[in-house]
Formats: sequence, C-alpha cells, structure tokens
Amino acid sequence: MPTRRLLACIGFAATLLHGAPTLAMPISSSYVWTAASGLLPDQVDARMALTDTATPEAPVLSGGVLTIATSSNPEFLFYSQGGTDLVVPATLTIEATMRLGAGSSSQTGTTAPRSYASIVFLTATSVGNALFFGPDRLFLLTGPDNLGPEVIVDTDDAFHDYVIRVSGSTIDVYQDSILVLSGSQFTGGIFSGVDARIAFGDGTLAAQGTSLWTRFAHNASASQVPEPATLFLALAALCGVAGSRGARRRALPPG
Ligand SMILES: [Ca+2]
Ligand SMILES: [Ca+2]
Repeated sequence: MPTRRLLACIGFAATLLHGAPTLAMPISSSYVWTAASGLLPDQVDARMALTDTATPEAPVLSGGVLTIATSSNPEFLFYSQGGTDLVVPATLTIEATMRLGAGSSSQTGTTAPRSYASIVFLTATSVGNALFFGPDRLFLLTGPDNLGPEVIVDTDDAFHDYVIRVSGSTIDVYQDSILVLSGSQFTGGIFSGVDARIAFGDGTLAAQGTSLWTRFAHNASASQVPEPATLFLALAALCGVAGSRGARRRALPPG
C-alpha cells in the first residue's frame, strides 16, 4: 500500500474513531423469551436483568411456566431492561402471555393504585406508564400517580395474550387480540429521571402475590457501542484488506 493511501486510510479510521459514539451497532432487533425455552428471561439475554429483594422467593421455571411470587408488600421481584440497552422504536410493541395468581394490594383506590403484577414501560427518560394486572381487572395510570383507564376482564382464569402498543403518547392494550384499554403516556411523577425501560413482574412496595408467565417479548432494540480499541482493530483490518486488493490490482497485466 503506498504511504499516501495508508495515511488516508488511517486518517479515515481516526475520523471514525472520533465519531465512535455515533456508530452504535444494533446487535438484536427485539427481545423474545418463552418459558418453553427452558431458560429464565435473563438467560436468553442478560440485559433483561432480575431485581429480586424477596425472601426466600426467586423466579421459578417449571413445567413451561415462570412463576413470579412475593410474600410481603415491600418485596420486589421483576425483570427489566433499560438505559443504553434499549432503543425504543416509534411504535413500541410489548407482548406477554400471563395468568394472574392470588395476591393482595394495600393501594386499590384511585390514588397511586398498585397491583402485584405489572408491565412498566418508559419510551424515553421520565415518559411512560404501567399496565397493572389485578384480579379480573386491568388498569393504567393517569398523570403522575393516579388511576387511569381501567377495564374488567378475566385475568386469573387462564393464560391470556396481552399486547401493549405505544405510539407517540397513545397506549393501546389488547387481551387475546381484542382492544380492551386505551390510555396515554405521562411525564414525570414516579417516572422522574428514570430512563427508557421495560419491566415485568412485581415492581411495587404496595402489593404482593403471584403471577405466571409463559412469554414476554418487545420490539425495542438493544445497541452496543463498540470499544474504541475493537473498532480500531476492525478498521485497521479494513485498511489491510484495501491495501492487498490494491496491490493485487496493480499486479494484474494492463488490460
Ligand atoms: Ca417473601
Ligand atoms: Ca411487592
């Protein structure tokens, strides 16, 4: 490789290195976990991390069902993925197949209602909502911490398929492909300063109980910014390939 071309290549590499933070490489386009895989949600992708403050409970995967259970209100037991590990698309779709078990909540009124199973979603820092699964009841929040739209549907008779679709500030919730609830995202309140995030399980201090899950999926992508050293090696290899190709071309007889 002529010196001038090598310098140009290195200069190009240096330019890219300087802009490395913009070179986030999507490494998965979605998250899909099924209990049938025989793996826990954090075992199919470590970025879906477990928070477990419950004693002695832990997630139990048995017979193709994941059981999440807590036995006192302050206990947390949930999976969540967020921060730089989450790039939320214009229309976020979250899917879950779950059956509510038994439990109780100390906050069932209109102020800061909670239940022991929920899917929490923030599409950007401080912006989101939560779908709570109560006994034969689904509800969202309104504003910072108030009861929002709710619907009476069977949640504990059998496993049901749930889809949450978030587009702009609009939230649509489907149970078994039927639109059952619509609401809006809100900003601040309990979400102040919390980054983009998707979580499921018992994430409240005000309720305890059991939920059963067989599938959880979403279409937000994970991204990973390559380490500068790794990126440099990759670019150096590219420079090398370009150089050898150039040399081979030069070795060909004039056409
Ligand atoms: Ca416990
Ligand atoms: Ca709890």
